[in-house]
Amino acid sequence: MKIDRRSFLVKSAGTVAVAASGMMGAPWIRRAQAAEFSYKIGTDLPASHPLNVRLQQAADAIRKDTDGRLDLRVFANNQLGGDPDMFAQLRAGALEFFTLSGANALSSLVPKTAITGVGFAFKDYNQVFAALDGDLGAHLRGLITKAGLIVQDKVWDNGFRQITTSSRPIKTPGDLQGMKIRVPPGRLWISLFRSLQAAPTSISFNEVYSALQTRVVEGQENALAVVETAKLYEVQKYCSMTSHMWDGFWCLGNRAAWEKLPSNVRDITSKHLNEYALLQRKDVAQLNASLQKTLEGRGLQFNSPDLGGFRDMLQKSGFYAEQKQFFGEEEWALLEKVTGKLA
Ligand code: X2X
Repeated sequence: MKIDRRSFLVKSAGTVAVAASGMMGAPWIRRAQAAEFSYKIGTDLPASHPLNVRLQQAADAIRKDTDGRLDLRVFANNQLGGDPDMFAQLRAGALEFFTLSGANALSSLVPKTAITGVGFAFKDYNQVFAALDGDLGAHLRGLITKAGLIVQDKVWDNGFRQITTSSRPIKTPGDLQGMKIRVPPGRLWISLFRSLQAAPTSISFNEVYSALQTRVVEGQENALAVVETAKLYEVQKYCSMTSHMWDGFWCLGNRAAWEKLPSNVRDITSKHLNEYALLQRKDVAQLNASLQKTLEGRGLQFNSPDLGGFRDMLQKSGFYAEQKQFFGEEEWALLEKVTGKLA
């Protein structure tokens, strides 16, 4: 039997009349009635990625601790649109929260947030979070706030990015020459891959799988947890462990929506979003460290190139000098305080 929305509603109405008391016990009804604030959070990653798993747990904890006043619904997997679309919705107030990389569409509004993606800047996670939980992070959050958005303190991890291709493994910088590689929307990515003499194209994540499948591009770069959860291994053959940049997501909020929340609801929300971000960082680090075997089992061929040549190429092409000038003395000094001298 086919039940359309209309006949379902009519049927439900009949049920209400017959069993009103039974309906009171239906949890979905109670939740819909009780939530004073029903907010959405959008993400670009698949539902199984730790970003979404932990956001869902944070949302559950927030609902519980606010006695159901804030119902935060997670929309994973670009259900609400590509990153530039979701970012526009966030700014307009159509979307209340959004996790977005500082090097991605956020940098179209706050160009300096892309500094955390500078090529080969952070050597390891210790450096990443020393910077992001330290002075550089505080400075960037200040800029995001000045631009009219809300940002939670703790950044969520995407990971160190690796290059996958369908055409050839990247063993030396020469292998990137002229390669059509997809990069996320954002100036820094184009600049990085042009400096490495590749041919980068900005494509939103929701179009990456099909761009790889139809060979509009030969390759892309992402952390292994993304290669796995978005099944990019189905349309890629090689994975080269370049760890050429670190990437993470700021948990952004629309200011008007945020200010509508009572201050205790805001406090509970921030507390859980930040707490679960720390748990998510552990999940992602573990996954990225262990996924090579899994992905090899799925047919992806791995190699670990010597990275010295890539760094040299960036130095020689003037990449670091150019970025230093772009981001500014103050920001560059905050970065180098953690990473050591880059340019
Ligand atoms: O678009 C990507 O590649 C992703 C998912 O890693 C980002 O959000 C930057």
